[in-house]
Amino acid sequence: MKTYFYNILALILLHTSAFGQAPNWQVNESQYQYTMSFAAFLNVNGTTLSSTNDKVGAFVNGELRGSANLLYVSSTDRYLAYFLVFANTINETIDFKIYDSVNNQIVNATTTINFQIDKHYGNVFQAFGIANTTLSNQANILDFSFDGAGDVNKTITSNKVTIDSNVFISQNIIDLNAIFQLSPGATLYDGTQKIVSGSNTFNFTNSKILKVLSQDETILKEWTVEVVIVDRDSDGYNSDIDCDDSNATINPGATEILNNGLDDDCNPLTLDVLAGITNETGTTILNCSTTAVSVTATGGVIYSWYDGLSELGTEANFLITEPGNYTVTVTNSSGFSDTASITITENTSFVLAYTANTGGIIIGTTPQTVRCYESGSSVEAIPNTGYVFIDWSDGLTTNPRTDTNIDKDISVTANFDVALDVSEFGITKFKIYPNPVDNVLKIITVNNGTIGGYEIFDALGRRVLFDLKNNTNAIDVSTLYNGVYLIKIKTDKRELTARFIKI
Ligand SMILES: [Ca+2]
Ligand SMILES: [Ca+2]
Ligand SMILES: [Ca+2]
Repeated sequence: MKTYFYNILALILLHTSAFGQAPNWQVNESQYQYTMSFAAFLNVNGTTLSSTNDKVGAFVNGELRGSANLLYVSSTDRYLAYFLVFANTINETIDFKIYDSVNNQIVNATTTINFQIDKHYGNVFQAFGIANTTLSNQANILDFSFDGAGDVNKTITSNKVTIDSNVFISQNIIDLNAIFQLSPGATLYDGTQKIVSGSNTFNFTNSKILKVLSQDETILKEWTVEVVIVDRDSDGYNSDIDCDDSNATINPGATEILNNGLDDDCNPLTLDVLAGITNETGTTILNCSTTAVSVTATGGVIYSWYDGLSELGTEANFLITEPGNYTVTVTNSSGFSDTASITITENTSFVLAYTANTGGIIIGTTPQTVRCYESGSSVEAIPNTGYVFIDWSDGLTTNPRTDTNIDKDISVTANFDVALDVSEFGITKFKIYPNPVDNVLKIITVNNGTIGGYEIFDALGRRVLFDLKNNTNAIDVSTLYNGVYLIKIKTDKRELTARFIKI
């Protein structure tokens, strides 16, 4: 049974990897007179180990000759094993085992080296690699570009990368984020600073010397990376200002050609599409007769109308029925967009203004604002004492007046005239006006006065005009001579008198 157990153990140890406890690798140093030393990193299946529980053992023909655990090296932020290898004979072949504590396994490294007295391998930057699968010794830059630079022209030789500048690079040349691809497992350094692809800032005003360290850290190779300005398409504009240095028809001196999908003049502000708006209605003002404005967007194939809040339409033609600012985004078949705008105003509200001439006031709201075909509210022209309302300046005599069915502004003035009160027991029964009078003397009845006729006498008491039957309110006095006259207005019971002047 015991023999069987040892046979199984031997079988396990012969395999490339074995599971078990952390090995107790102790060398009897006093048996050996020579040493060599290592600063080594450990790599299992492509992963560099990083636990201080991991350890390496050096063996000659299965005999342990040196061992160490990994130590953290803060100066380079990595884990290395520092150890001596002991021997009495030079050129013995040393091989290695790695204890991987995370997976709790011992693996045989493919790394071997011949013993040399007092020889040292490895330092904190370029350590000696001990791995179970052979690591790459290539230290090349395979590809190199800059974040946001697009598809740049570049030449990569054995130790130099030359990149044609373009507009993006020239604008950002002091702060470029390099994106690169290296040999498998290799690392890029700027001095001793490790550089991560896509997460760096470089100033490429001058060419830069960078270093590539191979995966096995045996090769540290210098590379020159430089950005150059050229005129590859020979259009007279160098790559740092030529937005397309592979097309001679495109450069900052070219004229923008619409709808060809190209930024011909290298100026994003002069768009490949030019939006326009045709106004078929011919006016930008809505009123009572023009209740809609028809417009059509031009310049592209896709349309989007906005009023600043939401999309209102996606056809080229658009019917505007409300005042406001309207913008259309026009996109051409190349995907370029431009916008055009039109402002529509409204003149569908009107002002009703009422004013009074000397001799009266206006009662009611003035001015009033009404919309198309609406009505205003009632206003009344009220004469002051000694005056009488004559008419409105537009000829209307309706008082109070209410303007209806409005389709234009109205501004009118109430006219008044001096009137003579004709009273009975202190109560005005009639007003006669104008006074003085030229042609027609008018009589207004108030307070239920009733005209039963009149007589007009001159200064000598002679009756010059009369009508004792008609209930008249307008007397033609044009035939009278100038002078002072007496009028007697008859009521149902008595007659009232007043003096007026004929001029
Ligand atoms: Ca050019
Ligand atoms: Ca060009
Ligand atoms: Ca164009």
